[in-house]
Amino acid sequence: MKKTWWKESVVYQIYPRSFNDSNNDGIGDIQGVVQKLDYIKSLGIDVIWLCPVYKSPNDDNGYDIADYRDIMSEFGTMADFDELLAGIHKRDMKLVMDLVVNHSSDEHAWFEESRKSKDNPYRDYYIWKPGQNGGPPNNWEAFFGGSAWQHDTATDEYYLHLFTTKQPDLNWENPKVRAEVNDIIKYWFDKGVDGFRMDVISLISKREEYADMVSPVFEETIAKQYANGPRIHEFLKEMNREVLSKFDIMTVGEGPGITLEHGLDYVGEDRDELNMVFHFDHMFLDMGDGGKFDPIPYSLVEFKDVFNRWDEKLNGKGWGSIFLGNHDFPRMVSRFATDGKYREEASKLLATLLMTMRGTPYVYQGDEIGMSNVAFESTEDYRDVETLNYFRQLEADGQNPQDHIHNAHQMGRDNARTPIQWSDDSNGGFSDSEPWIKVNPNYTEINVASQERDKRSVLNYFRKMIQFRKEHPTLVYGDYESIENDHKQVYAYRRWDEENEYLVVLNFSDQVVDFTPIITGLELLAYNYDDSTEDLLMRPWEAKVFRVND
Ligand code: ISL
Ligand code: CA
Repeated sequence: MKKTWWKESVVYQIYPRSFNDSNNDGIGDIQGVVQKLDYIKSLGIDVIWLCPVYKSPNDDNGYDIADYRDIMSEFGTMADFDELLAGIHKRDMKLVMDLVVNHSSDEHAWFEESRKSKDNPYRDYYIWKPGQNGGPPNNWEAFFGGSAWQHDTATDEYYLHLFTTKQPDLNWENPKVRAEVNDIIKYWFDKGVDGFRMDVISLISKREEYADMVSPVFEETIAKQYANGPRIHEFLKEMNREVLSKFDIMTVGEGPGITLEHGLDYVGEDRDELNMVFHFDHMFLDMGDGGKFDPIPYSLVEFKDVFNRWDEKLNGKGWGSIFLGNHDFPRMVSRFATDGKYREEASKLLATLLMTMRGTPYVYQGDEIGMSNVAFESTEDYRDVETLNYFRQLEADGQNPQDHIHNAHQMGRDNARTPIQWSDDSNGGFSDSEPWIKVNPNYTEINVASQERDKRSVLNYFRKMIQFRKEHPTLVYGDYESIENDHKQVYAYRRWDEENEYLVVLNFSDQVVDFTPIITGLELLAYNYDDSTEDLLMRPWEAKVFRVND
């Protein structure tokens, strides 16, 4: 595979609202990030992915953009942004922005024009349809509940919004919209930005027949009717040709519905589309037919299968991204491991996984200190529009949302959005004022300051493993093969090239497991307990990385 910087990078994702508040108004901001650049650099990070900081009324925390060339006033100014970018480059890191162009805010000037009249020049920037039989044009549902169509009185038509009513979908069939998007991308590249994470890029090409959804399972509707539309690859190739290919940047497309079947179409090295995608095969394992708030158990074997199948599919043809959490999902340690007695060991085990797989690792803010899910007592404490819509829906169905709060505890997006726990000062050192969302009460126990002082902390283990990946390039480019696939507690895999071979063994359980693979000549290089031995009697949540000598 071609060698390039973004394959060798470790990415750190920042959700600015929850990262660090510099002016004590309770909301994280750009200067807050500037203040922590040395911290991020100290982790060994190469690339920062910054979630949206553009002007936005914040119906969906910045994923509803009102001006793609301006900064959200709560976060600061364009001068703050320029300072941030310069500070990142000065430290020899790169900055990737979020590109949210499946939809804009309904407060974007384009939409304000578009809704005025049927012959407005911006009408076709969005997707408008007349109603049917006194209702919406079809039965499509929005990701966050309710109809995906909103009636607008000015012209007595409906507009499509796959997310909230304040996130109207852009009409990519219109070449003017595509040209606008290319101009936006170019604007940020000209400023020196190093790439884009592309929000729900899998959804931009619509199936023009707008046929009714047929499956009661939303995930199927996404895959068959919303995602991977007929012109998606034409649109991405055009974007690549017009702008992306002219800069030394990285791209990672996000998308529900990007399954194994479609992955390579987006990232194949011969495709000239995107560098990487975030697929959700492992992120949807614990979701039942009712979706996110209908969680179901899953097994380690299924989890391993996802990674195995994707690695095999991309092998030699395209590059993967390795992530276990982001701002849309629960905390990785609570979800894929355990946040009980073995929380620290488990966090370190997941760090070992992230840094030893093939593909670019993405670290979500706070995971480097082992932050865990939060269980707010009251529905009032929740802020995320998806979770609030869920509560509203329950109420509309005659139920008491409080009786279902455990689903928000387990699956809600706010789990990942509580403020970063910098210290055991009030509000976790995030802000002197009351934060926009409550701090996880465990901040007195889990915080950056105390972990800085402890050389055995999760934080220092993350640093060590990031360094470890860089010292062993075989872990970046080498082959991957999982062994003993049917083992229910242990995830073990080999990474190798002509010169080196490694074996990674991860005990995903609370039990001691006697794991005896057929491999000999093992030399222990890294491990997550304070001391360790070459044997494979794996303690709970123990992780070991060996060199295999022949
Ligand atoms: O969390 C999800 C559904 O329960 C995901 O499917 C998520 O909605 C999907 O991955 C899209 O996420 C992205 O686009 C959304 C935004 O709310 C998310 O924060 C963003 O990451 C709409 O812009
Ligand atoms: Ca602030």
